[in-house]
Amino acid sequence: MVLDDLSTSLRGTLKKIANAVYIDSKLIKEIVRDIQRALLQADVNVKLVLQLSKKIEKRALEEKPPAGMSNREHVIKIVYDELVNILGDSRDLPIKKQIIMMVGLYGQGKTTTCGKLAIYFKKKGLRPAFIAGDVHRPAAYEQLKQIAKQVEVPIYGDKTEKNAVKVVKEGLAKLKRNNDVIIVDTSGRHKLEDDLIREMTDIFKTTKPDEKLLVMDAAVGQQAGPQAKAFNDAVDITGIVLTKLDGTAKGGGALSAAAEVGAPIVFIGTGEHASDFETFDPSRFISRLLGMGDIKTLLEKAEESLKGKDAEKTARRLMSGKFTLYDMAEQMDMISGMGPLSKIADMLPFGVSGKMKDVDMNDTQDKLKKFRVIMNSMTKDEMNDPNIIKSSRVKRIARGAGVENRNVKELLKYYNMTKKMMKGLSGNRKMRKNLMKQLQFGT
Ligand SMILES: Nc1nc2c(ncn2[C@@H]2O[C@H](COP(=O)(O)OP(=O)(O)O)[C@@H](O)[C@H]2O)c(=O)[nH]1
Ligand SMILES: [Mg+2]
Repeated sequence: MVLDDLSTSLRGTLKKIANAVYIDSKLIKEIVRDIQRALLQADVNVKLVLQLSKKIEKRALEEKPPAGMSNREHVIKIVYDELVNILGDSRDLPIKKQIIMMVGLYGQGKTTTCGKLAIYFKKKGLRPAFIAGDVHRPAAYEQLKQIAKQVEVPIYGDKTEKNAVKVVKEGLAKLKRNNDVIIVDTSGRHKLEDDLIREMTDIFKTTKPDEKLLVMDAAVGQQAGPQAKAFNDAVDITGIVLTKLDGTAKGGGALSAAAEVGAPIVFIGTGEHASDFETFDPSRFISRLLGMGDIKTLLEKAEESLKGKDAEKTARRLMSGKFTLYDMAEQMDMISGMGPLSKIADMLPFGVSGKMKDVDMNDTQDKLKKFRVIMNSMTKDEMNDPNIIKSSRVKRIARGAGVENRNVKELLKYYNMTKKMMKGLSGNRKMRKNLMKQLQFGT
């Protein structure tokens, strides 16, 4: 986990909320002070910290929790919301044929990130390739070549050529036909100088990259903002990759500063290995930082009744008719953990639950594991609306997950069947009422 210290302090704060007998203004002031201290230690900008803590305090004191939410949950939710807010918007790179150009200063992690991106796109079923556009450092080509070998993608480079534009042009001519995502590594400088800007602009003119990703070391802290702004002004970046978040307790500075520039953070690097790489989603990031899973348990302990409510919430959503692959993934996890879904399944009329057991539920664990891998190769859009997955997408997803086309189709079949079942459930008012009643048991 990155930002361990920040995570530990924030978790401690939320624990205080969960365990408090009363949520009063004294407690709220105390937790706001805790949060301030934790964020400042993680190098988040003072002004930003003050704004955020003021907002948390005001909301926690003035807002009433919505129906069905306890005071504790409400305050935790406010803290969570406001933390997510300072991380700004997120953006996913599209899963399609494209040219991606890496830009940034020396030693920030551009070349390393090329390898990480290659793995990311391969997993999504696309065919990446590299162009070694760093023509100034003699060892740069060798470094990228080694990474290319490791992640098994083709590379074009010319050790003797000193003209970056020429290398990139030739590389595109060679690689474009048989590869989908062309990742162009470039050289950096110690600072953003005119000749670097000129070289980047020249390459853009000839290659027209779809993405210009600024790679920045998270250890630069609050300097990330000005640095990103300078690059954005000079070359109009489309996203930021924040690297080395594993190596600094001060990563909060770069995370919050970068978000202010208007160029979204698209990936974070969390280690030197090619697999230490994640897409950046502010809400997921904060959930993990706060250990929302743990917090839920704490709240359950504090409020015995919550257990029933949890199951109820799940049932409500499952029966609302809107059922995505994300829901199914969650459901699958519950089946593995024998959570509330087994409770639901037990209550289903025999016919339905019998049918569900027949359908691919033999070897459940193995199958669910395979489904999980397949889902990892899907895009957000595909997860939210699996109906868009037609044969070319099936092929791409299967390739990315390293499975057969029929496995992907099997998952889709299982999804459609489950969805139908959920729909049937939501249409049956009497059954729904019964189910709710049983799930509320204990509240
Ligand atoms: N710990 C850690 N090290 C990284 C990460 N990304 C890159 N590095 C290291 O940073 C150093 C510089 O990386 P490099 O890709 O050569 O930077 P470039 O000059 O921008 O191409 C190398 O030693 C990498 O192993 C990361 O996310 N975490
Ligand atoms: Mg490099």
